Amino acid sequence: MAWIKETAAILVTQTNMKTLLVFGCLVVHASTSASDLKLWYDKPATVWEEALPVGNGHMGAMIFGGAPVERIQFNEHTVWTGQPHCYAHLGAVKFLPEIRRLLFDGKQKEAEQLALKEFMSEPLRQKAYQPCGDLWIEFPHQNPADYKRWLDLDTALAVTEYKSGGVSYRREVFASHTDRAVMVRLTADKSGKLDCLMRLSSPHPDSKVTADGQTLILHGQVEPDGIRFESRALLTADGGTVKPEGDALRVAGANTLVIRLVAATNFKNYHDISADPAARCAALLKKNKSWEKTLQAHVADHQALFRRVSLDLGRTPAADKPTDQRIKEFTTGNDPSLATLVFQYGRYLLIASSRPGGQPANLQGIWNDKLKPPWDSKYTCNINTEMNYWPAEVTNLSECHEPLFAALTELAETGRVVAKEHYGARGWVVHHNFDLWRGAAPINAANHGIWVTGSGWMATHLWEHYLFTQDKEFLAKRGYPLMKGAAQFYADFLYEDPLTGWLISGPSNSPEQGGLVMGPTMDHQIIRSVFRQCIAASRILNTDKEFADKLTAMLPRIAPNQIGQHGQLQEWLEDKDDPKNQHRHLSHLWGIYPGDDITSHDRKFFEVAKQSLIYRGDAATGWSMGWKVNLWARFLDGDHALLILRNLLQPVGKVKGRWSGGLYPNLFDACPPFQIDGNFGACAGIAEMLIQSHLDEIHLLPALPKDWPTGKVTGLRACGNFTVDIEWKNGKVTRYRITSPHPREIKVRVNGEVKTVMAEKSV
Ligand code: FUC
Repeated sequence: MAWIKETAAILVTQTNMKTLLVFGCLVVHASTSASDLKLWYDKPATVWEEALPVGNGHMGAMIFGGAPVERIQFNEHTVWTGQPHCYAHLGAVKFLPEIRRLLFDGKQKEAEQLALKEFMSEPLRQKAYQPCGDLWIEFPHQNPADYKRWLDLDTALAVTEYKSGGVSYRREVFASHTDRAVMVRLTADKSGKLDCLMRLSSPHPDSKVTADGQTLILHGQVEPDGIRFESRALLTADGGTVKPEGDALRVAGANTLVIRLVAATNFKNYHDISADPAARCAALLKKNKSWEKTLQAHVADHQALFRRVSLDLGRTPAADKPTDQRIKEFTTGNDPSLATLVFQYGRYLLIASSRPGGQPANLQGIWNDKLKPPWDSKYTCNINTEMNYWPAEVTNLSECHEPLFAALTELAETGRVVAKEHYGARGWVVHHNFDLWRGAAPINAANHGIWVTGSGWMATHLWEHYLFTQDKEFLAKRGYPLMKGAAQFYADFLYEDPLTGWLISGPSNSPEQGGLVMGPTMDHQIIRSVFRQCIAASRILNTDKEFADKLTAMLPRIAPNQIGQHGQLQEWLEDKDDPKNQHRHLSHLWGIYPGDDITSHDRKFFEVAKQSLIYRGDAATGWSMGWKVNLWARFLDGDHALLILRNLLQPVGKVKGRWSGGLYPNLFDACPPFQIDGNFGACAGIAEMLIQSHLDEIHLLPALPKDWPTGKVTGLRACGNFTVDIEWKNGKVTRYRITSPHPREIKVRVNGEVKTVMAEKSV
């Protein structure tokens, strides 16, 4: 397959190690290789945020790598508090006109009070994602020497190695998607040297463990009438003995020990919890293949996704240091391959936490050790859930988007009841959170819970999936019906502003500030996008012309983006923004990214939106910085995007006196506390710096920072079902390749020029 050479660029013959003087700064360029795709440490984890995550979309596990005690804390994706429940507040619609009237009369507090009393979800709060259990392994190993543990992103294998009493011990852990199991293998370099005590436990008080032959069994229950779960650890020893000792298993004198850990619950779907966890675990354990076979299938399954994209931003000696050390030095040092690692870690985490058949990645992905996790470790969809899926298409993990689409199908059912009962509207609506039970009504408090564009924002992901894959069948059967339902709600809900005559959204809020209002800018940007996408889809599918015409007629009546007194993009209908407001939410910039309501084609609004981002500052919570990286990339400012990335890729703490997010030693993003969205935001942001395709052209290196002058990326995806590889030197594209299963002409913006090229047929 041929690459297209860019002769405009300064071509430098590549050698393995090269020193280049670029933009006045000395960059040692060497290539990042697969062996660099590791997080590694020279000591065990002492806290959860130092442990290493593995996951298969159904189970997640955190490996502490301790000696003499190993802890593997694990989750099952459907262990939640609560039970099937309809959260809609029946008849709430009666109060909608009065809430609106109070808001138009400037009586915000009264409107919020009335809404809190009469308009909210029943109950007011949603349920929480829960831990499942812990596998403990106690060894008689004191004073371990030559200790090392790592997580290899390329094989999705976590390894711990050390020496004790003249014996070298090795522990390997992976989460197999093909076998729905967490696999552990213990080996030693001398035979008969494996002695340990294996236990299972659970933080849920109503749980019980028994040892049965070679198996440990954990039965648990989150709440009466709620989720029941079971977990089993099956031990297979080579040599030695395995014997029950109370509720534990004692292993003595083994050469090798393999543990197959499975877990299951009674959850079938959001309205049915009649499954049998014990039968499910027994069925899972029947897949008892050898370690080697299970590992082989796992690596093949993982690499089929993970290896689709490679990235090389250069490598410096800093890459040889332990990962926790690299985070401490990233802001001040020169370690471009930590950015590569964070990019690939984002992809790794999405593969581990979001696979077809499983729940979508929640606020903590699939990893949670707390009975009361921050924000319930559920789904906050006024930014966080969507951010989790920003890397899905562009970083070539389209399949990982699927659990979100499955959830949307269910939310369209519960959200239809909410649309009717709260708003007297057709279609479906989701507010700013949902949970395992698909709660869609407004929760927590009126001032931020009543926000109507969760459904709209998430529906744009269906269109995005179509844009990247061109999968017309998906659009016809799954995407469009959901998009149409989302649009139908807004078509009924939009309200004519008596002052301006515009159609406005309300009651709603600009997440999560300013309280309950009529007409927040973000809502209008999202609703416009939903309408435009529906109109385009109906044209492609040749259906629903009448509905599309109705939306087309409504579009120009929706309140437009407005420029305010500080040269800012107004966040609200009224010009009341405070330029000193550095709130974490960047809601009115939705139209820049992830939306395309405002693009560089509209210079005036593009600049005004940029001014609003400047006002918000550079420090923020982890996810907010993740968003800012993407926004600065959309503003085509790679240096500013990297500046934000530098703020994000440092130990959690303060930036210029302001509390700011960062990274924990295991590279988990800190909001703080741990929230996985920032990992995905950073990953998507790095991709957005390298490729953009939202303007009917593929823009190569749209926001390349000066400090990444030389590099190579393969396998990124672009709208139109294209796959793109790019090589660059001295900040210029030197070669690129665009492939597609259906080759056609495409416009490419490269080194400042726009060219029309023919994509090659992908193999
Ligand atoms: C939103 C954010 C918070 C946090 C929470 C889970 O409400 O404003 O910072 O990320 O989601």
